[in-house]
Amino acid sequence: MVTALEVKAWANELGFVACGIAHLEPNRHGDALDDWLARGYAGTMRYLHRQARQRKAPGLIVPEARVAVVVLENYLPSHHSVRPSVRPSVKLAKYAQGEDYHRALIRRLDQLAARLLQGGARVARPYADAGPVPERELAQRAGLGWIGKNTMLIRPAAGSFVFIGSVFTDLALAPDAPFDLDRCGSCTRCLDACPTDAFAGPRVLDANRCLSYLTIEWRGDIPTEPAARSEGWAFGCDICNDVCPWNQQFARPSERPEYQPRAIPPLDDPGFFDRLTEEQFARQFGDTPLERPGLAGMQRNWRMAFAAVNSKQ
Ligand code: B12
Ligand code: SF4
Ligand code: SF4
Repeated sequence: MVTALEVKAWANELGFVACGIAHLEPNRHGDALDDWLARGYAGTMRYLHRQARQRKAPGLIVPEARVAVVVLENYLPSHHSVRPSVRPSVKLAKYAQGEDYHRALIRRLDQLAARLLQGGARVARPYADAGPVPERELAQRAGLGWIGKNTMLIRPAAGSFVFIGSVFTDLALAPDAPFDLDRCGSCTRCLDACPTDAFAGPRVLDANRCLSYLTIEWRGDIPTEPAARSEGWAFGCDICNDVCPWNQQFARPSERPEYQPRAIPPLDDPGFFDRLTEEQFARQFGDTPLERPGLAGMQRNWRMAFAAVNSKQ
């Protein structure tokens, strides 16, 4: 019979930075999700409303599963400092510069799932940022870290530049003890640093005001007020992660090739996306996260980012 210890050793061999086992009982913070949705903080992300029942009761996601094997994947590109840049410049979120992480992560989660099946599992279903999985909640229950005031899952001695993946399985693996400490203490750096005041309070993010949402998920024109405060972010935003002392002290670059920069647009060329055709965009950025907003979205974001930077110079 496969043990939790063996599964963690396999995850380690596959290059994940940490692995834990989460039970699938109802979410202790289900009310926080209901409240968040009722306040409209999900914006246009309607799928979060549709998936709420399963997020609150993760046992419904894969009914045959007994536990979720949860892993963390370090994605910090090697050339990156986690300190915020002092000079105004156009920027892309660190995760956006490598391969699309959904694909990169699912490839190795598939390998982990295959080993669980070889070990006797009848069910081993991988998830990476797709499907109704409350990933941060499961990572916290698997003992991998705490949920910081910036809403990120933070691992002591590693920080929060980590993706979360999971494999739901029917193997009877012993669940880990949840990480019940709040290591934020009296710090409020992330809340204070957010340029658009997107935090309604600690651990409560109003996505409608968040640059990550506005540049990736939002389809219309970006509202004037957050656009003016966007500080040059043209895809995603890392500020509330960059300022976190746990990242400044512990985050280390990932050695995985898939997260090293591959298709960075020239950050000093305001007309770059306006000159690209759909075909050129697909060829250069089709397998990167920039594909989500697409060419029209990146043209919009690029204009906003250059306008914000120019207004500061
Ligand atoms: C929707 C979404 C977004 C939205 C909304 C973000 C948000 N904070 O809710 C937007 C587009 C803004 C976004 C942005 C980003 N995202 Co995002 N996103 C998601 C997604 C798909 C769902 C998150 C969700 O359910 N939100 C709803 C809120 C209410 O849920 P929650 O934040 O998980 O909160 C739960 C817990 O906090 C818990 N809870 C509440 N109070 C308390 C109190 C305590 C003490 C505890 C223990 C728990 C707890 O209850 C809540 C409900 O279950 C997840 C993937 C997934 N399937 O989970 C990725 C995910 C959260 N994103 C991720 C990333 C990397 C980012 C960005 C850093 C990308 C970027 N650089 O631009 C930013 C970070 C912005 C931020 N500070 O959150 C990673 C985070 C990894 C990590 N270490 O935490 C995830 C997990 C994807 C992945 N597979 O790795 N994202
Ligand atoms: S990602 Fe940026 S805009 Fe969004 S909450 Fe964090 S600091 Fe604010
Ligand atoms: S910046 Fe401070 S408050 Fe915010 S998540 Fe990090 S430790 Fe917690």
